[in-house]
Amino acid sequence: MADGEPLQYAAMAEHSYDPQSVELRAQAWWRDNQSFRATEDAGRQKYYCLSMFPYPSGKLHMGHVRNYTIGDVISRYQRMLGRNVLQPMGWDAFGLPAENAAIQNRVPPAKWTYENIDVMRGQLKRLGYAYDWDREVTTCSPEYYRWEQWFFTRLFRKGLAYKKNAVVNWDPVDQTVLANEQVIDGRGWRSGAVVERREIPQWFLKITDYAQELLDSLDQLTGWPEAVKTMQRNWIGRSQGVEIVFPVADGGESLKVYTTRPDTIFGVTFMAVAAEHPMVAPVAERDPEVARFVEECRQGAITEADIETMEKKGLPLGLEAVNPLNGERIPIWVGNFVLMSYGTGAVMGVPGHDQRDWEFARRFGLPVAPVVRPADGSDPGIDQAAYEDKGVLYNSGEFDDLEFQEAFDAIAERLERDDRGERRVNFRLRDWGVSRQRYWGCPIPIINCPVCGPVPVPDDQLPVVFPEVTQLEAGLDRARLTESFMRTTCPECGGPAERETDTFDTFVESSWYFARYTSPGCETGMVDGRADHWLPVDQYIGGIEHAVLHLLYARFFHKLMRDEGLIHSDEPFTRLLTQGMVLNEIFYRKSADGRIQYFNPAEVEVRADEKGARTAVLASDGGPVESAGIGTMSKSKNNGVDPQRLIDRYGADTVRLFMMFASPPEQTLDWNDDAVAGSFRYLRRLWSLVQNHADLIANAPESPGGKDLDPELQAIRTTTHDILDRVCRDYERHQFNTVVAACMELTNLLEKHDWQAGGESGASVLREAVTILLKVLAPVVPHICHVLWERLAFQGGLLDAAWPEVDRQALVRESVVMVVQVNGKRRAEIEVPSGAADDGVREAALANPRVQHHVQGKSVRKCIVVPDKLVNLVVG
Ligand code: ANZ
Ligand code: ZN
Repeated sequence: MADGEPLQYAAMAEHSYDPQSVELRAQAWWRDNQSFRATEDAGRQKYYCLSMFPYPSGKLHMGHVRNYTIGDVISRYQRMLGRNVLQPMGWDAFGLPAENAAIQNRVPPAKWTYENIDVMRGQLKRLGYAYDWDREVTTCSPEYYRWEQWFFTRLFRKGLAYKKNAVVNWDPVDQTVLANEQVIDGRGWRSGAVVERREIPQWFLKITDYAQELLDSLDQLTGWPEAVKTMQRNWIGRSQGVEIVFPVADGGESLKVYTTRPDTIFGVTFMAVAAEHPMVAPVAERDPEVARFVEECRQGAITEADIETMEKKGLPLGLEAVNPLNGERIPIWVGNFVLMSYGTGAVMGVPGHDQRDWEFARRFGLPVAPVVRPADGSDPGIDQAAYEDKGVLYNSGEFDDLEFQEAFDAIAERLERDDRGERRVNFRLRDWGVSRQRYWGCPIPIINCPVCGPVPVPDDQLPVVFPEVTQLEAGLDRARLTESFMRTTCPECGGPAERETDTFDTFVESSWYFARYTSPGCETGMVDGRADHWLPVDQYIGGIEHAVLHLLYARFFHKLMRDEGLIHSDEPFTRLLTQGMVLNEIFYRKSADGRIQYFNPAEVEVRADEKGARTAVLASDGGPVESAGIGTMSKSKNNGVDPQRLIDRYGADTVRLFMMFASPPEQTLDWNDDAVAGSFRYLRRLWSLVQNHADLIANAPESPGGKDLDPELQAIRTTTHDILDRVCRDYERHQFNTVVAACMELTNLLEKHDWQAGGESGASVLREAVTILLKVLAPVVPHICHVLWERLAFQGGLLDAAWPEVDRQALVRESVVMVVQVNGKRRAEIEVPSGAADDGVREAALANPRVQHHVQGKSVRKCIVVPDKLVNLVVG
């Protein structure tokens, strides 16, 4: 930030704008009046406005400030419209960084977390957000996660939570499970040891039971960005296909595959199964090469994205399948690109029409047989790549000449009739693995009994709380929890048993916090009857990075809670706003050994010469630094701006104003120090404008409406309502940047007029305009508006002042008659609003039938407008 403009409050006149004292004063008033306490009031329409809660990492960053300012502006606006607004805040407080801090600094995770929360709560309060702090939710507190555990035991009894083996990252040196973030280039972050994949039993939630509903109800979410819904649809990944049974030659057990392209069945030239497919193990036992391959796959990539790009490998198993439609024998391979977790863990290889299969076939010399061609009968051209389009069948016996859908249906029917296949719907979505082998998370409330198996902890023994630790080594494993915690008795048989030590994925906590806010202090369950009063959330605001997982899990939990009878709506978030990233320039130096060091823009001076060429130097040593352009503010690029520094320097209102003015909420925001200073200067002008005329305004008649005003005052009034009209529309569209621009325009206009000389009607026009200005700016810069409102001695708090109404009468400007000339000859007269813009005048002139008659067939070369008098069209 450029330090060009020192703020010397003390030296300023008494009247000058001092944001620190203004903001303290407004905040004290809100606090004393408990202004943001929400109550369930059946008489008023509720409005639940929610911003995604932060992880308490230490202090707020600009992304938070942007998110929370947007939410606060919407909340305050809705409140002025008369709605009963709930806007809560809380902490997504479990997670890995607290464990890392514990390891590095030897502070207990709880202490570190709660200290961070205190700092960040203070920052949020300093920003003046209208939160009901009585509803604060902290997910790491047993009062919160108790109910998560309670809910999990119910899901378990319903069969919606279950245990199965799944792969984890195992650090063989630290002897601990690693989170994905702790694996760097395949090695443990602390030990540097090569990470192994291990299979251990873990807990899953059956989100797949809700896949169809999660997909279908996206259509109801008309208040969501299309892009987010598309991402969710793709993630759920519904596909329609056929499960086909291929008999195995010489009497082995048959092989089932899932395909979305049964129309290509005559083009199958190999089969491929996953390394974990049950067909492989017996072969591996007698064939060491296959055994080695299976072992190699076990260590390889696991994600679907990896599968797309990785090198396709495989080995023939020496078995053959039989094509159920033409009896051909087909070799069965094991392939590293087949996922055991999708479909049946086996695929039919059609190299002619699937690129992946094509590459595999090329590599291993398998035949490529085309069976689908373009509708015009031309050659599909499979020499360079597979032909993946849907087309018309050939080389397919009795199914020749059928188009895709006809062929799909005919082949599916035939297979079904022969008992060789079945139509099936498949989802890409997998069940949600919620187990984490971490300490700083919600303990999974299960007791593992050697006799009864996993048994849920009874309600009256909840919450299950881990013993406090002051020091964590590399992570949590059983040995680090005390014996006395681990050892327990089985609630069912009373025999000796052990507690589960896994904790929940922190996405579990964030999947229902929005519901808990509605029922603070509830001691009977996750929520009580108050939940139905507030839910669903009317407006949710957060980052696009949560488009898939968090939002999908929260939707899932909402439906789970509905089916448990806790709430009675289908979807949690009616409208969703995804705010854009905050960007800033990135500066760096590359040292001789190729290492890159980043410098914060605050430490860099940028100079431009006369030609506009920029040079950037590090302020401390004067040496040049390179710019890597603009990028998301991040720790790794050291290009963040600390909101606290700005608040200390300019106050919260300036930060809020800049945030809203710099760009519309959904777009990226380029950081700009000059614009921040400009926002401050605007508030100072607003302050002076109102202060300088405060007594005049306070004593003026309330409304100038309906009175005969002189033309200049009338014009100001018209513009005021014109601007208000735009502002109202822009608030509804969440275009806060143009709201601010319009307010600046109005301020400029009001500054130009000499009000002290204007008499009573002038004072009344000013009073109306300033009232409107303070009201519409209040959601954005609530502190300064509150204090100025008070200064004007207006009745009631500004918070609950009614939103101003546009006076339609004031919008109508007087009309004038203008002469229209065509090529200098007078041809018609038109009536237009006085002061109408040139474009409007031109349009009105061209719409006149007599003018049209003279313009016909020619083009308008020029249009000269003498305002309010004459318009001359030059045609030819
Ligand atoms: C033959 C075929 C021919 C295929 C063709 C595609 C194109 P979606 O749409 O995502 O459901 N597949 C099935 N199970 C698989 C597994 N376990 N691992 C890897 N791939 C698998 O994709 C379905 C398609 O993905 C299936 O259709 C199958 O390849 C492949 F010209 O079968 B197809
Ligand atoms: Zn038991």
